[in-house]
Amino acid sequence: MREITRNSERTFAVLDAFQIEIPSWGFANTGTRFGKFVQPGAATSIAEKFADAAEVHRLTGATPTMALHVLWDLPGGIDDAAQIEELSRATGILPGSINPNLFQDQQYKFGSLCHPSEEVRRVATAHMSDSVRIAQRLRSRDISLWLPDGSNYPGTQSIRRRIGWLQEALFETHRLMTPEQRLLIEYKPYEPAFYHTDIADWGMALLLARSAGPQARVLVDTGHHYAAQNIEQIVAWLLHTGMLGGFHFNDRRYADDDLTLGSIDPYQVFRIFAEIQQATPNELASIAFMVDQSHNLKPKMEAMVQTVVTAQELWLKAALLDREQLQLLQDRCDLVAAEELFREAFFADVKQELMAWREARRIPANPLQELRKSGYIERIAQQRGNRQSGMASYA
Ligand code: PSV
Ligand code: MN
Repeated sequence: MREITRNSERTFAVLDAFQIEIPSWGFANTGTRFGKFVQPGAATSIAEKFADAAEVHRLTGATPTMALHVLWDLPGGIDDAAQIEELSRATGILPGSINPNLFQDQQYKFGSLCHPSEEVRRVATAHMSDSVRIAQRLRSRDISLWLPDGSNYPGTQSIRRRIGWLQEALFETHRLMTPEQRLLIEYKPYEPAFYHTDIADWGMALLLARSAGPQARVLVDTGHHYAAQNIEQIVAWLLHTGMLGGFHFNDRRYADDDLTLGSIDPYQVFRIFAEIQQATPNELASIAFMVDQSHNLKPKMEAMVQTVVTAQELWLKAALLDREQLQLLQDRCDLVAAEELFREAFFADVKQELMAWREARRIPANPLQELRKSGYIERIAQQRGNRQSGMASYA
């Protein structure tokens, strides 16, 4: 690697600018459809989620915001906003993206925004409007929509009519937004629906974003693709067309596994990061970096710190890539030299640079080790453990 790429001023600037949002649901008890293993330290209230997020930010210096899921974190709707504001003031963690919940209510059994019943669609659209208002009140830029709608058997629903209903609902939602707000549209090929999903891939999300209005963008959840899909190519297209709104980062081996970022395929994360880093500063500012993981087996605090540190490492590696040289080699079609340069950046050891940055920013040199030493995990396990037996809800 050439000396210029290891310049500490540059690596400090890269790391200072890298922020990633963590999800409130990453601190709560969660499971699979086969069951849930309760952790004594899991957060059982919104106050505990804010406290955990603040601890992750203290350790990593990269997570100033926390994504909120409306039903789990503001069950009372906008009436709960004051409490969120108070917790935000107390912990220094800002409310992040607002996630409507269209998947838990019994009336959504056959769909929400795409339900054949106009009445159900109206209820779901009203929840979207509430989410827009909550985001306005909390000064949160992004409404991040994941739609679980779909069907399990061919012929049981009209795919085509549902497209129209969805377009109407998203247009209606977009109309209520102020100019500072954005609507991020997430896609997923299957689960919970197993035959067709109403927003199954980035093409559908893109077309829906276009018809919703100018402030709608696509959200890429890295776990929401078929195994062979080239995600960085999707990222390149969305960036090129100005339609990339943000990411839900996680890793997967088989399906939407919610595994720790980079635990299965760190090279893929690097490739995605390398693609993103071709964005202009303006474009970069408009990409929301978010984690979407809720760990079933790993301790939640440790998993979150591990994720953020991995993201920082891979982001820095991608930033160390000598782009000028790479372009030269690409233009010359010197395949081996281009690939070697790319791989060299991925395999570079950036631990020293990260430690130097942490020291300069008064962040613990080894955030994970510090978390283990700090006593935080034992403290929350003791304080929260007794309350866990009565836990029934997902988050
Ligand atoms: C759906 O699988 C998803 O990725 C959506 O982003 C939800 O909001 C989140 O997971 C809930 O865990
Ligand atoms: Mn997601």
